[in-house]
Amino acid sequence: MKTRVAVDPLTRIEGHLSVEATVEDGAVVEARSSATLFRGFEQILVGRDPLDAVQITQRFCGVCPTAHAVASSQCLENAFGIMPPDNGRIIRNLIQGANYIQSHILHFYHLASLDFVRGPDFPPFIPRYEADYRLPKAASDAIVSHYVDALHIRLKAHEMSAVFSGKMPHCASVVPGGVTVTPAVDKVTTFLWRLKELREFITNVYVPDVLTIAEVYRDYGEIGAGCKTFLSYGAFDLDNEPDVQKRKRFFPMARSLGGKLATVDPGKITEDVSRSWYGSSTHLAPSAGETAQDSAKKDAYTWVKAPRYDNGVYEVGPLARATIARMTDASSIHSKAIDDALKNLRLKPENLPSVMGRHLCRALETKALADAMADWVLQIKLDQPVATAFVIPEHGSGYGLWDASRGALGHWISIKNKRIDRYQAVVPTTWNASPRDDTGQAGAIEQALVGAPVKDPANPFSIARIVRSFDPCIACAVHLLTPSGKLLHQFRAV
Ligand code: NFE
Ligand code: MG
Repeated sequence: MKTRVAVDPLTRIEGHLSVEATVEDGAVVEARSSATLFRGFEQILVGRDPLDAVQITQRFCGVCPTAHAVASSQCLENAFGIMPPDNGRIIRNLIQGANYIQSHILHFYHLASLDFVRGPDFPPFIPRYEADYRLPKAASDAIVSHYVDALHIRLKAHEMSAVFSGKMPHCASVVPGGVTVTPAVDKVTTFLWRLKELREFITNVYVPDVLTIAEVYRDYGEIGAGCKTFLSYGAFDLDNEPDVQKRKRFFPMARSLGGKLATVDPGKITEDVSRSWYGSSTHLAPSAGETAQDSAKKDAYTWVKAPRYDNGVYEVGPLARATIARMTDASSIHSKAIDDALKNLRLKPENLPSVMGRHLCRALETKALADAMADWVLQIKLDQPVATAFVIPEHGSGYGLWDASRGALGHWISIKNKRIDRYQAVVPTTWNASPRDDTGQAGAIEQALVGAPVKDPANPFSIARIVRSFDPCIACAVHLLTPSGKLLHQFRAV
């Protein structure tokens, strides 16, 4: 017998997502993810000064504004024909790195860990699904106490970003050409001191907690695989090569398709809208993208568009980056850490595309990144410039490709008469939470839900576990807003 299960709203993510699944013989056979929040930034940008894009796109989201600041700055740099000097590049990496750490710790402790750990019986820990909480009480209580510690740690990570970005969230110092902050010894030491504390937390608390959960939920190494095709634009520039496809990045730019490494050609990216609430043409390249809302569109079921690479569905995020890192350099410390963790958990590389694989990759990349940042901060040269001068061209176009903490983030701009003529963003959660495309292919999360075990339709906790393992952010994914502030839907979360 077929049963329809709705998880609406799916809480403990950023934004408003609902999931509808058809369950047959105790497992999901078909699923749809629907973003129910409508916003409007891409239109807001049209007609403005190109430099406004760096500030306005950061307001997509308070969780990952640094990624929008960097992607937007790189998009403008591409249009202006400039690159930042070493200091600008390094300081941006530090601002972004601190935000990755903040975001990953937020995701594990404050959003996802309660899928596996029974919290106390008072809000915000209830209401909850009655799931199969398996951890012994002492281990469970320890992780709940780290929930509180993680709040303090995230504050320190925000402070680290703010040392160089002026404030968090929404950095002030990131601009096309580099940064506006003057490096000084006190800033470097303030940053390093906090980074030391963060690295201790990551090594001694975060990674061990993920491993503790992974050990008792090893079956979630077999659940939620998804499309198994991965895309990463890469992040954290290690040189100033103008061609982003040739630039060396700490996380490399690549795809994994059919188990093989492949290059990324930005010309092959399109966004389908046949099942999304947009009246604009479907299958447009982002450089020609449109954003015209049509909430009455027949057969549409979400505000998220469906980005595709060469018509293919791709998962983005920590699992994509880790898969590509292992394929690019199997002997790196990061790749070896992933292999060691899999071995200790008696799991195989084939288990990485899964709920537990996503949590593991997220935690281990946090450690790899935090360790690397300790070297990067010492590469700042106090007497060297932080930015390159530029002139805004009369006409031009550009793009910035950069992995945010949740995955591949692209910004595209066209400039006419020194003003923004078109601005389009294709963000990580748009990839992961995309609906069916023009050819009927389901999105990455929708595919990952197929096969999810659901014994009790009143407690579909495996659905929530799968969706949360992607760390979706609907505010980023839709980035649209009715200018009139019209009420479109009203929700009551229980
Ligand atoms: Ni709102 Fe974001 C990240 C971006 S997600 S959190 O990371 O861009 O789609
Ligand atoms: Mg967009």
